[in-house]
Amino acid sequence: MTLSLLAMIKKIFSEEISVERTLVLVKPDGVQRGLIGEVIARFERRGLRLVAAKFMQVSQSLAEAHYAEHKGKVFYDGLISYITSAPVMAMVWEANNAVAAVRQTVGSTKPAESAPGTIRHDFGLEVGRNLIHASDKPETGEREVALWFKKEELVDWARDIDKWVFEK
Ligand code: D4T
Repeated sequence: MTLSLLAMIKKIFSEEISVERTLVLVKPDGVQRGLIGEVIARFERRGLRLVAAKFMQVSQSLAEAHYAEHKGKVFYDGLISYITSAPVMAMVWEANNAVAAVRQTVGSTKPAESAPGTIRHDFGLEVGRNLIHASDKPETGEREVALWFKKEELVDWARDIDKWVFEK
């Protein structure tokens, strides 16, 4: 088999299945309302693998770096004061196509428009109290994981049940 054919096959497979990491935050309202366990349970139950977790108070500079793309928008100041108002639970979850899967479980940005069964629908009503953050694209996932976690905080591991969750 020539090298280029091998590269082509690898590319086809990598487009179908890609192991991704996504940043999930249980925001201050989710923490205050005692929903950390509920959120973790939903991702565990779905089959995602936990890679890192830390309970923390978000600094002003981390909040500004995380929400840099929203600077200047009308809701920006509220967003920064919301995320820095009380502790959050920051986590990294991993799976094939994890970003889309997690966003689906989380639901739409506005809880009132989220599908029944999603976290934001089941526990929320307002966009300014939407309980949870999840990376919106694979590239965002990589950037956000690097912003919130040091390399050594990310745990590379496998589960005995992985073969029952992941086909490949
Ligand atoms: P986050 O980033 O918090 O997971 O939310 P989303 O990825 O689902 O949505 P987003 O980036 O578009 O918005 C970031 C953050 O801003 C708040 N927001 C958003 C708001 O208060 N009013 C608004 O009109 C919008 C669009 C909620 C989430």
